[in-house]
Amino acid sequence: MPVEHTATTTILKHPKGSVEILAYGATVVSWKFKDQERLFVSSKAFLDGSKPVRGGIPVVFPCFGAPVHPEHFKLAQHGFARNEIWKFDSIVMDNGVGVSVRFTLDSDSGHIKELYSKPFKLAYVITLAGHQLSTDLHVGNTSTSDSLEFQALLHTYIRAPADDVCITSLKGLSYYDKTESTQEARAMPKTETRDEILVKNFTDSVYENAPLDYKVVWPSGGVHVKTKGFKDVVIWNPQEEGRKIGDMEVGGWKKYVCVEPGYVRGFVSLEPGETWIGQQVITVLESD
Ligand code: TA6
Repeated sequence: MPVEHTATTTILKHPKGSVEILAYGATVVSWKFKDQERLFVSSKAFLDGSKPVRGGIPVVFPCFGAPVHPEHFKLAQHGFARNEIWKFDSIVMDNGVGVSVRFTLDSDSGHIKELYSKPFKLAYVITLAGHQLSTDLHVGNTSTSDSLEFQALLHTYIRAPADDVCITSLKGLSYYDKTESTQEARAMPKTETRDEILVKNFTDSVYENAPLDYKVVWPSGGVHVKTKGFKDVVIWNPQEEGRKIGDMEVGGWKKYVCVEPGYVRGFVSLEPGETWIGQQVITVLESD
């Protein structure tokens, strides 16, 4: 069966690979291609729905980082989408090209109403096709009168030897360096001067108005990340700072780089009845 589904887990299978998705957060926790795992999940991650997963692809919505918008003040860092139970909605595609499923989450789900008053509907479509994983987030404003302001991001942990990773092409972009020690310095835009971004040192950079197309390569492999709708991208690796993260395995920071397409500088503003789509397509590079 190309789609195996239980109350907690959905597995997509295709001749060259597989994907595992938890109902909790609709978090993709595994993507295998040619029997090799392509995402990183910490061995100390909680996979029982008690805490957002440290790894895979957590969905960030409706705020990125600590909330700054008045409508988000009751929310935790990175919002609630990554720690609510999503509904398995349907199998969208199941053929020789690929296999695809849709999950949904809306303002009536779980505990959302206690924290957040705006009506919305999220649909998340996950597609496995050959050497490609696509994740599409659809945000619908179901209000008939009010606009919906939100941020969204896919917090993708790409399995890679962090000290040998090189990311392109971000040169010339404005970015905000969250490793700076003061609030003033973190709020001050810098201009990227490097042709290739390395993450050998603690890196937490928010690039705005990015090119929607990134190569993440290392000596034995790499991936191509293409996006739509997500105008910004965050590059994160904590290096030794990772020791302060309770659910990060020791040395885990050497095994991944987060390349996170998002709309996180400013807010998407959706009129009543409108839908916004953010898409990420990750392709294993041919040499791998
Ligand atoms: O996206 C990068 C980031 O916002 C970092 O600042 C970092 O702390 C990280 O996400 C992890 O956040 P989390 O809430 O999952 O511990």
